[in-house]
Amino acid sequence: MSTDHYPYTDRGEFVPYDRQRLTEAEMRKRASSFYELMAQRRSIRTFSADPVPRDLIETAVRTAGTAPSGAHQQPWTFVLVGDPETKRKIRIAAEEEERVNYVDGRMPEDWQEEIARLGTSWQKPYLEEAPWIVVLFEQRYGIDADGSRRKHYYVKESVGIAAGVFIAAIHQMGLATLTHTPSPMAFLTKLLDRPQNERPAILFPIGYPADGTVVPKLERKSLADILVRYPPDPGGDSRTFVPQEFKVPISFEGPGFRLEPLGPQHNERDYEAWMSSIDHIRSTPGFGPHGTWPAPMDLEANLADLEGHARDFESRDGFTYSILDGDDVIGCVYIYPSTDPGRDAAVASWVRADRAEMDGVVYRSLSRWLTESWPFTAPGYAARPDAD
Ligand code: IYR
Repeated sequence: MSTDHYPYTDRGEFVPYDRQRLTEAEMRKRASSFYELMAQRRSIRTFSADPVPRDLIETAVRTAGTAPSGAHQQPWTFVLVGDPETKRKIRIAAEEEERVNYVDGRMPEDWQEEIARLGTSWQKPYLEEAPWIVVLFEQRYGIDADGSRRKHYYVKESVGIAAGVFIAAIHQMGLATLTHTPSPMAFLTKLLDRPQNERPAILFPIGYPADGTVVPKLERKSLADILVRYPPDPGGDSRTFVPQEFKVPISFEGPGFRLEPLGPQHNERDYEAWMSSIDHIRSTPGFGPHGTWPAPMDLEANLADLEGHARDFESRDGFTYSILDGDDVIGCVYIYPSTDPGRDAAVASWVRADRAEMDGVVYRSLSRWLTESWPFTAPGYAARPDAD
């Protein structure tokens, strides 16, 4: 523990900070379910006029206020607007500016082209339709009690982080919003009567999506596109685990079994299959007796694992298939990059204890499949003692 020397607790007041540690299974479950929740977030531009209790928005602001900030100066002000008259004024002023952007060409053509697929225009009816508007202002500098200026540090970063927390809070409670930046947005300072040290940063219309709301069909970048590992993994860049042009099989028929990409739809069946076969799997080649899996966990944690495998499949980082007989899950096969430089894939499979006779069948059938139908020349797949 470094707290013997650091921080210099004689320079300020300090209190203990304790957080309970979670098990890795619980952490994985929470990580995955938060990801799944946030992956459903979308910016919307059509809001229902249905009322939303004010306290919900206020709690979201309170949550946003937990964001870290430069020198803990919390350089943000949230203005909550719900009255139709002010919303109307905001709409009129915003549309005036946006008309110049879109119609009079203040927004250059390449910019207009870049946002065309979002379906926006100078018209901003949502500024009146949404029950609430929150305008987030950044405090460019602070004003002390005696009226003197106080420099603020990392204002844009701090306000950006608070905005992110706010958006997550709104989404989490089942509401929707839009990060709207009418441009220029200085009119908001005047209209909302804010002091000179504040500058509007982001405007959030908030409410329920209107019936029939549509959103642009967008793809988010995959993990491989937004994450680089340094130093790079010994197995090479996972983006090239299989060549871009390789068409990954989404089914396979073997003697007495078939494969389907493993996903959340298999959760109950997969969970039952392995939970009833822990000792058997631990003695299956490729699964050490001392590994972290299989070990008892709950159904929800299993779902998180399955979602992780489904994401890997989607991003081509690794391919996990459920092994089925009819609709019964009888096992699982994992095809992932190998850390062994002599191998171009690491493959492992198990079958449930009461279908143990299928282990060799699966092994032989998939071994052939992996070299015949996959771009692998030397997949590592622990040999079965009884297999030829
Ligand atoms: N401020 C304009 C234009 C606009 C700009 C970007 I970058 C977007 O992602 C979307 C819109 C408007 O609000 O319409």
